[in-house]
Amino acid sequence: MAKNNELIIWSNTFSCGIKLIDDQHKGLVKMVNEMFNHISGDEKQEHLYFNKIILEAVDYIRVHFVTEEKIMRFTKFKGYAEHKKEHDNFVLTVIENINAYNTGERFNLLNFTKFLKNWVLSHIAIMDKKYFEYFKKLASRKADGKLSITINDIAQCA
Ligand code: FEA
Repeated sequence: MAKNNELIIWSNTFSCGIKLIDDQHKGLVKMVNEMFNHISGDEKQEHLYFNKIILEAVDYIRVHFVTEEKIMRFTKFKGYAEHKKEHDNFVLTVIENINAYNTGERFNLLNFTKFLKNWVLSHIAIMDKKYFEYFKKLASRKADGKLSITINDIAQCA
């Protein structure tokens, strides 16, 4: 099975220009690629690996979603509710999958990794892209053309 391959290669087209978000998206790409590199074709071994990393992975994803959602509220982005719904549905789907695997459904790391990859790439390309464009518009109204949002800014958002 392929080793040290990258299922996703980071591209600047994924970048929204806010370092905090770009770093988190890079972290998601790294996570998918790490899963990809643990595909062995041995169901038991793959499931053990999956059980070891999946809760931390879900936590990482949740932190990322909360960060984006706070920034969307902070910047009064109109697509917030629709975007949040997509985040919530994704987390529910992942949790349902974990439960199904733990109660006997056959586990296949390649299928799970592909599902994750496809979701992340299409979500960034379609949903996240909408706020990227909005942020660019906000940045263009600033004297320095930059929209810098930090952890401290969003910490004030509920
Ligand atoms: Fe709206 Fe961001 O969430 N990236 N992902 N996945």
